[in-house]
Amino acid sequence: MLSFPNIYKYTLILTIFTAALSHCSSTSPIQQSQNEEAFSSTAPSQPPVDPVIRRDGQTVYIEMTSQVTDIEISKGVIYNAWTFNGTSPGPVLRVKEGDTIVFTLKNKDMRMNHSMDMHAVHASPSSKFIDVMPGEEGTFTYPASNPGVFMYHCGSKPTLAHIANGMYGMIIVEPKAGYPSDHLVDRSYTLVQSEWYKEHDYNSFVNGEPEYVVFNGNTYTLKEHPLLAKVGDTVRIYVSNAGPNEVSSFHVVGTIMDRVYKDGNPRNIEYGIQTVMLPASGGAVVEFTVTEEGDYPIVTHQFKHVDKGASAVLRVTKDGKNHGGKTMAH
Ligand SMILES: [Cu+2]
Repeated sequence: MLSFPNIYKYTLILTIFTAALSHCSSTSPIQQSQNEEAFSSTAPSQPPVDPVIRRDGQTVYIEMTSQVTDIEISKGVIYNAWTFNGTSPGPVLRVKEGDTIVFTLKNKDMRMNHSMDMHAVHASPSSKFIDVMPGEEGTFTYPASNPGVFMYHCGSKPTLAHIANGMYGMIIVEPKAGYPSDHLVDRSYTLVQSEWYKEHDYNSFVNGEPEYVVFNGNTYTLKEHPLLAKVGDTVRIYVSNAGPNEVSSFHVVGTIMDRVYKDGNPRNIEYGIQTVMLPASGGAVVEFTVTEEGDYPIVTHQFKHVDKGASAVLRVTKDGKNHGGKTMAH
């Protein structure tokens, strides 16, 4: 049986829970129906804009936009994407462990709310990851106290639609003392895996299969313009899986990963890895050496996703330059 103090405690918890719920669902029914209409319609494409990033000591000011921009996700296939700054993935952000981030989101989408959920920080979601209304801006401050490779994404409801429509990216929090292998690394690249579904089709996001699975937003750029390395180089890739629904079995054909830092934390080091499991939103720093000339496909080893686009090429040459010719992609 509940004693009086216990009843009091549970009532208090329920009250707090109810208050939190009402805070979360502050969207009016009118806003809701406007949103529903906006979810399935296309909007005029807004040109990409560069993020504004300024450092003052250990404080980093980051200003980004939420906006709608047409993106070519596969050759000749245009997606009316919801984006950060007009690209999908959004810009790669880099800060240092111990920095304070002062983040401003300018919502240029006049149809609906957007927001920013930074996986890289400790912050109260109900006050720091909140919706910014159409045409307005919001500024949020949080510490970047953990090193790693993190996802950021729009967290507005339904979050699935905001991620599936293109609102995600990578933020790297560089470790204060660097990685123990920094001195070995010759080149580094960033890769974000993600999925594209039937355009603006919420049912497809929930129940369907992705039409495309891609690295850095589309099916073709990293096949036509391969990543480059020189014979003997140690290559580092900062990799993140934005999902929203699928995992990534990240693999580089023709090599073994000498080191993997899970989620990019220098303390999470593993050696001799063939394939890295990245859950939806997971990240890693992977490092490997390339010993022979040739084209090395970079894939997720879930090969149905390779056939939907998730393949990039690392071209290894004697001098590290691209001398042309068609790439051997998977
Ligand atoms: Cu959004």
